[in-house]
Amino acid sequence: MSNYHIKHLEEYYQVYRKSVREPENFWEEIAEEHFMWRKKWDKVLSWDFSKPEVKWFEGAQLNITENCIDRHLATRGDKTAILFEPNDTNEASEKITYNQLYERVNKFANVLKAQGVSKGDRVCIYLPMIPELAISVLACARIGAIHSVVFAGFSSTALSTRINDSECKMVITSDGSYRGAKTIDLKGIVDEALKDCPCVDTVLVAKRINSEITMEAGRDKWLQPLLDEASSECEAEVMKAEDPLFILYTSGSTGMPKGMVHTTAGYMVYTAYTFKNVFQYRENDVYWCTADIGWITGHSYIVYGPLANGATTVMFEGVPSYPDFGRFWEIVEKHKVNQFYTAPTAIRALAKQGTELVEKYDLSSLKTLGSVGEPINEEAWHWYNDNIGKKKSPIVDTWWQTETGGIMITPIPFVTPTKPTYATLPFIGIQPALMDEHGEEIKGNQVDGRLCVKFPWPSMARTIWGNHQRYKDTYFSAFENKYFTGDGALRDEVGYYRITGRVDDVIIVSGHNLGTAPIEDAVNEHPAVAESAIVGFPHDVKGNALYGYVILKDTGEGRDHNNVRKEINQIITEHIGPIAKLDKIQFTSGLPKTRSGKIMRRILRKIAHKDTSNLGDTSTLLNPEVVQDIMDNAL
Ligand code: 6R9
Repeated sequence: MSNYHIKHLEEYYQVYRKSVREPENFWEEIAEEHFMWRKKWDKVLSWDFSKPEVKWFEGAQLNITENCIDRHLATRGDKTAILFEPNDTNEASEKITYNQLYERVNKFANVLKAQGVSKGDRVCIYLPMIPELAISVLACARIGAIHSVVFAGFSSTALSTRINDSECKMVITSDGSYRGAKTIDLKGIVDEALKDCPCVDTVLVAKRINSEITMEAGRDKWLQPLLDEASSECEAEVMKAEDPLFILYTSGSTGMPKGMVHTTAGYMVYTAYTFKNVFQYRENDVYWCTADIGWITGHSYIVYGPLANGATTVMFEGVPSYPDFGRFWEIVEKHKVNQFYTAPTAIRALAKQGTELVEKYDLSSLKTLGSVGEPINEEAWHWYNDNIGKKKSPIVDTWWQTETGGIMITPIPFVTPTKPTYATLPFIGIQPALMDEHGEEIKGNQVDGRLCVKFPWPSMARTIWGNHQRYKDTYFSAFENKYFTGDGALRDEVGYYRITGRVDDVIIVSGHNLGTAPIEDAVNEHPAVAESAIVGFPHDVKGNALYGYVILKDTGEGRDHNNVRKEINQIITEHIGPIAKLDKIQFTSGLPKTRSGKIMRRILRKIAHKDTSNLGDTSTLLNPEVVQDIMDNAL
C-alpha cells in the first residue's frame, strides 16, 4: 500500500518530493495499485501548457462506476454507501448499501439508455439533494453520458443557458424540493427554462414532494415506473482515460458561465487519493460533506472520492437552520459522523447562534473537520476548532477550485500542524508558484503574489466546453507555462500558504462564486437603469456581500428608490438566482472611469469597504469629481 495513505509529516515530505521529482512514476504506482482498469495506459502523462493540452493515463480504459461500486461488492456489499438524511426530521433516514447502489445505478442507467441516451450525450441534472441525484450522476457515468449538474437553486434563465451551452438532450429533475420549511417548484422552473431549449427531448421527473405539476406529453416522464421495469444489470461502458466524465459550470469574470470539462481516469485517481488522505478516512468511518452535489465539492467529495474508497458518505437534503440551528450537530450525533466537511459561511452562521445548540449534542465521534469554498477567517476558525472539534479534531482548510477537480493546498490531519486561516502545504503532486506582476516567479518565503500551478495534476479540467480558446485565455495566458488560479496567496516563513482571495472580478458570496458581469447584465435589464457596477464588501456571515452602484436613466427624481431596489433584486433572482441578490444598492450620477472607459472597481470596492482614507491614484480618471459624490452618498 505504498504511498497511498500518508500517516506522518516525514512521510508527507518524502512522498511529496517523490511526486515532484518523478511525477509519472509516482502517479503510475497510485493508479496501478488502487483502481480497477479494463486496460492499462500506454503513457502516464503528456502535456503542453501553451496549447494547453494535458493527458493522463492515455490509452487506459475503465469505467469509474466499476471503481466506485462494482469492485466493492465482494467485500463491502452490505456496507452503507450513501446515508441519506432528509430535510424533515420526522422522515426516516435511508441507508443505501453498495449492493443496493449497484442495483439502483444499473436500473437508472438502463432507463437512460431506453430513453435514447448514449455515450457522449449530455444530460442535465437539476435535482435537490436526494439519492436520485447521486444515482443519476453515476448512471450517466455508467453508460458514458456526460452529466452536467446544475445546482437546484439556480433560476430558469441560468438553467436554460447551461442546458443550451452544452446541448443537453435530457433533463432529470423532480416535482419539487424541500428546503427547510419551504417547498420549491423545481419542475415549474424546468418548464420555464425549456421554453428556450430546443435541444431537450426528454425530461425525467422524480417524485419528491407530491405536488401537482404539469407533464408535457411526449416529453415528460415519471421516473419511478420506468425504474420499476428496468433491469438491474447494465454493462458498464468502457471509457477511454480522457473521455469527458462531466461538465460543471462555474462563473467567470465576464459573460457566460464556463462549462469546465473533467475527464475520467485522472479525475478518479486524484479525487480518490485526496479523499483518503485529506480526511484520513478509515474503513467504517462515517463521512459527511454538507455541500450540494450541484457544486464541485459535492461531485468530488460526496460522490466520486468517497465511493472510490468504499466509504460511507452522508447526503443531507436540508439546511443548517431547520428545524433549528442545531440540525448539523443533531445529524453528527445521530450518525456518529467522523469527518465533517463544510464551508466558512455555514460556520459563521452557526457561530452567531452561540453554543447552546452545540452543547446539546454528543460530537465525540468527530475526528477531522474540513473547510472549503472561501478563506476562513480567524474567528470562525477558532469557533469551529473550540466548539465543534473541542480542540482535538484538526481542521483541514482545503483550497481548490471547480477547475482543479480536487483539493490542492491543505493540511493532512494528524500529519500537518495546522495554523488558523492557512491552507498550509501543497498536496502531493501539486507544484504551486507565486507570481509577481511582471510575470516572474517569486521564490523564497514570506512573500505574496498571484497563485499559479506550474505542473499538471491528474484532476485538472481539460477545457471549457465548446470554447478551448477561452480556457487558454482565462487560465494559461496570464503567466507563461503556468495555470493561473485567479487567487492571490502568501507564503509564510515556513512555506505555509494562505489564500488571500480573488484577484479578478469573481466575488465569493457564501462560498458561491459569482461573476460581476452577469449580475451587472441582469441589473441593466431594469428599464430605468442606465449602467451599473457590482463589487463585494465584507459581511459577517456570507464572507462577502454584493454592493451595487447604479446609474438611473433619468435623475430618478420622483421614483421610489426602494421599489427600484426590489425590482432590481427580482430581476437578479430571475436571471441568476437569489444567491446573487444585492445587499446594498446605491444610486449614483456616475461611475469612476478610466480614459479607456473601464470602470475603476478598485475605488468602488474601497468605498463599499468604508476604507476611503487612501483611494490611490485617481488622476487617470476621466471623471474624478464623481468619486466625492459617491463617497458622500455611500451606504
Ligand atoms: C472548491 C471550490 C473556487 C474559489 C477559489 C478561492 C475560493 C475555495 C478556499 C478558497 C480560501 C479556501 N476558495 N476554497 N479560498 N481558502 N480553503 O470552492 O470551488 O466553487 O470553484 O471556488 O473559492 O477563491 O478560487 P469553486
